[in-house]
Amino acid sequence: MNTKKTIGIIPGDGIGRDVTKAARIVLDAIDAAYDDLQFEYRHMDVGEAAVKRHGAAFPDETREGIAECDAVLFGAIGAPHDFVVLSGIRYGFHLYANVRPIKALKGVSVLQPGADLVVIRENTEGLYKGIGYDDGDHHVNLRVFTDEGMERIIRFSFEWARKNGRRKVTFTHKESILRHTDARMKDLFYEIAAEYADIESDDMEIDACAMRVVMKPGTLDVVIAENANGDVLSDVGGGIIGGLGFTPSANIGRDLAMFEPVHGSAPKYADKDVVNPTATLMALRMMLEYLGRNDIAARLQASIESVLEAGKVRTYDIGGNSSTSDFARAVAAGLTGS
Ligand code: GGG
Repeated sequence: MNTKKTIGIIPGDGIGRDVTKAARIVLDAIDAAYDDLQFEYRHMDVGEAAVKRHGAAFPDETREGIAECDAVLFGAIGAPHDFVVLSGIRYGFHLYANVRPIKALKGVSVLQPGADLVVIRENTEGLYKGIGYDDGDHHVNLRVFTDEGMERIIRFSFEWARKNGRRKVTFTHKESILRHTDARMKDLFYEIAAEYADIESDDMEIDACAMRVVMKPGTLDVVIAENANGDVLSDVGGGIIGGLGFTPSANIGRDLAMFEPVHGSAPKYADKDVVNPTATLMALRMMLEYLGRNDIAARLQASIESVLEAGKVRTYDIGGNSSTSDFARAVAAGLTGS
């Protein structure tokens, strides 16, 4: 078995630098603690740093570097480079499924203590495809679906539900209004759902689903959402579990996956070592699962949860004054027993 994994590290802008530094503390601790897993890091620039060094926000050097990695950890990106960077990675590497767990953790003050659902956001089509035009006083962005892309995300969601012991997949849409895209996608959803008789399936309009996330998250399990809707719905989800400090994500394609916190670059907190790295550390946990190391992933998740529950090391967003790196060191110590 190949025990060496090449991990791409892309800090990006703002607090992306802080949270990827925290992730390195944990990755280094894993590398030191496990003889059968070694990490080789490949650091790459996007955003402001890339503009300074290479003259482009998503340079060829980064694109080529990503292609050589087993998995990539990404921090955050903000305006004005967000579209070019996120589409360069997600669309450029066909990372079509964006898996965003919404789970309330003990030790965190949350609106919905029982919340445990997963938004699966279609990541390469829909309204964020970036296709549009300006014509006089008409300004248009198109919501684009292909049969291939729709089928791919629906099948991925059922397979993911099955593999992860989930019981239900809910398809979200606005078919009453978006007849070309959402009505077609809903029909396809039920055609494919018939092949997964072991998993319950239902559908909801996206606005009703957003309210459901807030009021009765326990009735939801795996939720499929169009690209833009999924972006919004996962932030709504973050709102019920203590904020975006707790929302990791995995962008998964056929040959590569990229892991990141759902949050953006929050420039006012950048380089202060104060932000909550939990979402990034849970994204690392998802990366370990992707790399086939469920054993280490489970230990990492347990360590994150026990540091939060113990409450001694807390970042400012959850009422403490510990630093980003203090939190990462506490998680690393819990993980390796040091
Ligand atoms: N870490 C993710 C990040 O930086 N997100 C900022 C952003 O612009 N998100 C929009 C999106 O995920 O499509």
